[in-house]
Order: sequence, then C-alpha cells, then structure tokens
Amino acid sequence: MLELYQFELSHYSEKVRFVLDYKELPYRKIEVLPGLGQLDLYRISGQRQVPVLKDGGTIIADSTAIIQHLEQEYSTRPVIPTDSPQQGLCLLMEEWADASIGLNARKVLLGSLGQNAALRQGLLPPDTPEVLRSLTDSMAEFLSPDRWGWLGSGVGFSAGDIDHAHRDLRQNLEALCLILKEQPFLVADTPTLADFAVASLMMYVKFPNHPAVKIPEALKGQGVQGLADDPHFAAFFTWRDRLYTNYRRSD
Ligand SMILES: N[C@@H](CCC(=O)N[C@@H](CS)C(=O)NCC(=O)O)C(=O)O
Repeated sequence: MLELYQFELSHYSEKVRFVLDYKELPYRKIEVLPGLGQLDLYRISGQRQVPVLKDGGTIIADSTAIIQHLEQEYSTRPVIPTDSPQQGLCLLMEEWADASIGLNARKVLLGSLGQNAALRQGLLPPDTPEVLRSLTDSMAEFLSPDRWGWLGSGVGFSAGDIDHAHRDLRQNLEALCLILKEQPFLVADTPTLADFAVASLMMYVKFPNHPAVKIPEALKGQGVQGLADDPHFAAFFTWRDRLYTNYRRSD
C-alpha cells in the first residue's frame, strides 16, 4: 500500500492527500514527529520536509514530484489535462499556488496568532497542559506582528512581510473569485491539479471544516481575520468547501 509521510497540519501534505482521494487510491498516513521524526525522514528520503511518498521501493519527496509520479503510475482520474493550453495553465497554477499562496498563507497565519485565540489554542498540540495554554494567551500581545519589527528579518516575519502577504492573498482571492464566477473549476470542466493545489494551499487562510481533515475541532472553519471572514471571498470558500464535499474522502 502507498505510504504518505506527512504532518496532518501541512498544506503541502493536504495537496497530496486531496489528489490521492480524488484518484481513489488507498494509502496509509505516517505522521512524522517534527524534529526527531524528520531525522528518520532524512534517512529515507535525503531531505527533511513532508510530504514524502513511499510506493513500493520508490521514495519520492516534494508534493509536485509525488503527484507527477501518481499521475504516471495510476492513470485513473487524471489530474493533469492532456490538451496543451489547459496543461500549461494547470501546471502554472500549481506552481503559483505552491510558491505564492503556500508561503503567504503561512505568513498571514503566523501574523494572526496574536489576535485569534481559537487559532492559537487550536495550533497547540492536544496534550499541552492547561497552565501552558493560559500562558500562551497571556503572551498573545507579544505574538502580534508589530512586536516583531525589531527582531528583523532573520527571526520569523516582520510586520511588513505579513501586510504584504495579506495584500497578495487579497488579490489572489479576488482573481480566483472572478475565474470561478464563470466556470466550475480553474482550468477545465473537471477538477485538475490546479484546483487541488489552490484549495489545499489556502488551508491556513481558512481551515476546512471537513471530517477528512484531522485537525483539532477548535481550528475547523477558523481563519485569518480580514480574509476568511470577508464576504467578497465567500464564493471562493464555498467553492473550496464543495470540492472537499465532493472529492475528499473521510477515510
Ligand atoms: N516544496 C515542498 C514544500 C514542503 C514543505 O514546506 N513542508 C513543510 C510542511 S508544510 C515542512 O516539512 N516543514 C518542516 C521543515 O522545513 O523542517 C513540497 O511541495 O512538498
């Protein structure tokens, strides 16, 4: 059986899980322990990031490489169109989702931890003692991005980086809403890798409320203030949630 080394909370792992589900391929998830578990991952894959797929004797790191492998080896329900312009658009969008949405989403999530107690608490490991939980809340002010300015660019992200990421994501969400107003999916009449990449990489902007995503209940439906709750982007999140309902499998 296929084995996926992953973090449940990783949006790049989510992209692979979404495609595995769409292709109806059974797989076993192996949750990697941040830190120590990544040493084992390094031993098997030569690098320390998730996701990594083990398919028999083949080990593949990187979500894009994994999905290309799946597309080659398992032809049912292809996710990369064969028609040239659509294929080009699909591959471009996937790369844009990985490089732009994925990184900006990480920044805005970090930036909103200071303001959103539900996000902050949901992201703590479930076994965090109560005393540490309340300490995290009383330190919340210090998590606010404008407190980080003095830390410089070497530590976390500066408040300016976070504002910039926010602006980029607003523009991305506007563009996505415009495309999806006219068509059911981003590049074709059926879902493609572009849809799964964009939907998954937006995970940190608004966490999906779907049973297949095994994240703390407190996180489900929560998101980044000013993006997740902006009515202008409701159409995008409704589309994303429908993609989950139709194609993500609960087990
Ligand atoms: N380009 C990679 C990015 C993977 C990535 O950033 N993984 C993160 C989790 S979302 C990770 O493993 N972080 C741990 C680390 O860098 O040590 C892909 O598409 O798979």
